[in-house]
Amino acid sequence: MLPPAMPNANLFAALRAAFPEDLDACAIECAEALPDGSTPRYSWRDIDRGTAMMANLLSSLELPKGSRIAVQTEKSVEALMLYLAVLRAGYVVLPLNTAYQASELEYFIANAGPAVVVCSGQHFGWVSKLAFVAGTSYVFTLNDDRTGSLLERAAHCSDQHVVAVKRADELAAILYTSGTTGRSKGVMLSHGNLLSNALTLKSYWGWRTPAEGGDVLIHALPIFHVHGLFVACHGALLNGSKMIWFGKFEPQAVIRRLPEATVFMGVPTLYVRMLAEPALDREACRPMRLFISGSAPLLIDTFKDWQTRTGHTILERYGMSETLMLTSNPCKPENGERVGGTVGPALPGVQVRIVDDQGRACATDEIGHIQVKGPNVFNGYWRMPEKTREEFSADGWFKTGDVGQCDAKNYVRIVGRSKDLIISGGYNVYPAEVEGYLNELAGVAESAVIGVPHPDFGEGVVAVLVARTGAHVDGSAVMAQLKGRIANFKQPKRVFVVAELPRNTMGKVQKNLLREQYKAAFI
Ligand code: MCA
Ligand code: AMP
Repeated sequence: MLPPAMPNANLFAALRAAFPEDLDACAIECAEALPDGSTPRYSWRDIDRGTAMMANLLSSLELPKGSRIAVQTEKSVEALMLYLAVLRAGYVVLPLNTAYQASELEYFIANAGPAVVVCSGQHFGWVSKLAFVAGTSYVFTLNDDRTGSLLERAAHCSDQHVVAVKRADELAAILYTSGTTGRSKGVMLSHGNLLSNALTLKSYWGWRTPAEGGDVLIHALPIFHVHGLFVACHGALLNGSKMIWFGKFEPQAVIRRLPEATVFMGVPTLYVRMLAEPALDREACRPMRLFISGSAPLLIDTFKDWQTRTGHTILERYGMSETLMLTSNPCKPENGERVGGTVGPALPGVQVRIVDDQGRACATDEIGHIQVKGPNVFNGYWRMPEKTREEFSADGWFKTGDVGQCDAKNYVRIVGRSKDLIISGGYNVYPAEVEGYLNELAGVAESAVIGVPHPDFGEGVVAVLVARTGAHVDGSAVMAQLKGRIANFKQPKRVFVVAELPRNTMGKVQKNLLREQYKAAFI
């Protein structure tokens, strides 16, 4: 028995406690077939046993307290179980986008110093080489067809495991997010951050437990970012809800499964792609209760088209890696209506304020900087106390870098960003990072990377380059050279070579002029 003053705040303990009584009920049903033709189903018991075995494997390695476990694997239920097992064993998970290339991964591994790295078998050669150089003790493989050394080793471990005891302020996960300048920063999220946000969303979005008729979530997002891993998986797990699991988002396949589901979460690109399918209609969406959008602005046209085609009003919400979910349009009518073009009011327990350049509170509808506070706000950037200090106001509010306004009903509208960030298909691209790669290419004197409207990805990455004197720079050759060097979603989809970049009197590149000039690059 734990002393009452020290309850176990391990997030896994809360998720496990929410599993339904019938452990043999289906927890996750895979939508796609494995290479052997089977479409696996996982019961709650399978999740409990699988996470126990993986947690026992991790515990058997006798890793130092607080060890980081870095994971770069294709999406699979086993990869989700690995995430849960890391929590269960009391270590810190470091999920990595599968699109990251060697130079990007090298930085994350050197910076976070993980004791264990798990990667897909096809990348074992180069990943293990750079991990061992950085001091990692173990490198396991995990593939999306239920193979790999992690599962082979875990198969020999007991399926009984006592959840590690954690305080709410202890670290559960590190998510890397790029910076406006310099290299990526590791966002440190605690068990308390993750659980408080998940509990808030459970209540605000009215998740229905199996006893209340149950919800079924279609899970079609990647599981290395906040949206797919925390918002979606925690939502379903904390509610004992079944998930229909897609390894990859395919609009037609998702639409076919909507009649069996009640909740769907997506970035705006997913909604745009489903709207392009004639099969999307009211009948396909009939049993659905809730469509949620986030991670990037949902265009008002998409919001309206969805309403017309399906009869459902998308609920748009707003969050960040550093803060998890901050605001949400209402789910229940008693909390108000869902207003397109807004991200709704602050979630219960979260404080949001809009301030001017001097830090003074803005009036209703006045545009300013969005700052936030709450139990969901992160502990700081991994080993970067200076950067952490810079991102908080003197009175302890986190500066989101987003620009917005708040109306009389406290609904927040995001109107722009003060940070130089592009969001493409829900993934963040920091221009400074891409410019760094471009400027290293032979013949390139300087570059400016901007985001302009893109019909599919919301914003598309465009590079504007100046060639060195006497050098000839070819746009398609530049694109080819970047392939394999940086993640595909960061690569410019169009490159323009110009004589000079527009600058203001201070010598700063005027990206607003470039955005205006190239605004039709994708339309
Ligand atoms: C793929 N490509 C992209 C993107 N994804 N390019 C720009 N932006 C992207 N997001 C590239 C591919 O590499 C390929 O390039 C070409 O575009 C076409 O690929 P396609 O097959 O269409 O892509 P896909 O595999 O279908 O992926 C599109 C996608 C995916 C399903 C929209 O990007 C996705 O799952 N996005 C979700 C991101 C997400 O979960 N964000 C949440 C962050 P080539 O032809 O050159 O090879 S969490 C967050 O922001 C917070 C805190 C929050 O609020 O939620
Ligand atoms: P990330 O760094 O991946 O955590 O991305 C966080 C950023 O995504 C926020 O600071 C916003 O700029 C953006 N974002 C998230 N949700 C929304 C939304 N619903 N509307 C507009 N921007 C959003």
